[in-house]
Amino acid sequence: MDPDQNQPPHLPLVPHRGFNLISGLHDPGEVDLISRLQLRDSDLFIVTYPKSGTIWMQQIMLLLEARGDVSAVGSSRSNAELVPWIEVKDNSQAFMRAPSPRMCVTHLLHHFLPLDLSQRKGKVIYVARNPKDVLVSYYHFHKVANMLETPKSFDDFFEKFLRGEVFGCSWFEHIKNWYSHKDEMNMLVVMYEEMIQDLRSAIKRISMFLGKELTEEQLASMVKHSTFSTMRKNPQANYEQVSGELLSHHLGRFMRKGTVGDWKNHFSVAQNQRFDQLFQREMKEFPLSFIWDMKDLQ
Ligand code: PPS
Repeated sequence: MDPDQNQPPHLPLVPHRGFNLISGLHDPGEVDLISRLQLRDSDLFIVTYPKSGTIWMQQIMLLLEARGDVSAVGSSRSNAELVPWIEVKDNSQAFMRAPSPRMCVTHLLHHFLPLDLSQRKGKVIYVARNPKDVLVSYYHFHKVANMLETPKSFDDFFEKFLRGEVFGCSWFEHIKNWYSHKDEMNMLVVMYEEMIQDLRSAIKRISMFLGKELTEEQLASMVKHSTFSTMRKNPQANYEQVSGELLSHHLGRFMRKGTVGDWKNHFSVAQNQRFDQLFQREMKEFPLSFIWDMKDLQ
């Protein structure tokens, strides 16, 4: 039987204040209460556009708290439970009850997040990835994630992504929205490609931002346990533990390729030209540059 026939129907998107939530997974009323949450200085929000390295930063944060001791992270609960999505139903209340340091991830836009962040309470790490690879990763994820609509084709998904008709919003809007508020908050921007290029330096930069000192041994252990190959083998870190109701594991792996430039295996010449034109138009005043290819990393 075609494995797709085993997939439960996807959940509809619900447009809400400039962002597409997922019906059943998110409650718009609850999402609106997030902005009023009272923060502590030690709170941390990992903010990403989908498929930009959320799970990777979850792993780094858990290891950082455990000073590189992977056994102290524990294996009975997945990274998604330990560093949950604040926008998912019931999670914001659980976040409020959690002991410090409280950590969560979110794909939401800035205007949904606690106002306290702009009073420099708590910290934000924004992980950004080149949007061509985001698009490809998101396309494959739509085939595995049961709540998301299985793409009719890559071409069809390409158009939807450009129009921002996906869970979240447009990639361009997300990064510009967050970056425009950078100076009001304690916010660090980390590039996915920078972590691919030199994970050790990226982890050092992140630990300095969070005011946590690491010994050389702790740093080495953190690097070892947050590489793609190690995480791929670690069920707690690679979402293998996420229920089959949410992810059809037999249709693809969450930890898929973990590389830079896979878009070249998917984009046609015409699609690449269109993407580049849109990128120039949307990002011409944006100060950060992006890495599109492994060879640019050498
Ligand atoms: S989600 O669904 O939004 O939470 O997805 P997210 O975790 O943001 O992104 C998943 C992509 O990140 C890759 N990944 C990694 N790449 C390199 N090294 C490490 N350690 C790593 N961990 C996760 C993962 O493989 C997905 O990218 P693709 O391109 O699909 O492989």
